[in-house]
Amino acid sequence: MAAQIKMYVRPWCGYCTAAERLLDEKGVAYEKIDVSGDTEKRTWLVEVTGGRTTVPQIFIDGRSIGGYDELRALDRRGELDRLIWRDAS
Ligand SMILES: N[C@@H](CCC(=O)N[C@@H](CS)C(=O)NCC(=O)O)C(=O)O
Repeated sequence: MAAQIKMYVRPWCGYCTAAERLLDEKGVAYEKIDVSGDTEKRTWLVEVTGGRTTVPQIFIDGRSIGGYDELRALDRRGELDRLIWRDAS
């Protein structure tokens, strides 16, 4: 069963597109939430990510993992598949 993935994005964001591409390559579903113009949600996002102000901000099963660089680093360390496919060994 796949993890629940939420990605907070804004339009015209290259890092967001890169993160989407990586997740699309994995074949996993994710929810994309556009936070442009939503000051309240952006303030909340900065709080729950420990001060991160950039997009994308990605959450896997409710845990903040950071942006595209962190997503890619997880993948390169071989940890992303285990996180997104919970029952993968
Ligand atoms: N290291 C970050 C960089 C993300 C980044 O720089 N995103 C840009 C948009 S593509 C951003 O949010 N810039 C700051 C801003 O627009 O307020 C990542 O990999 O996600």
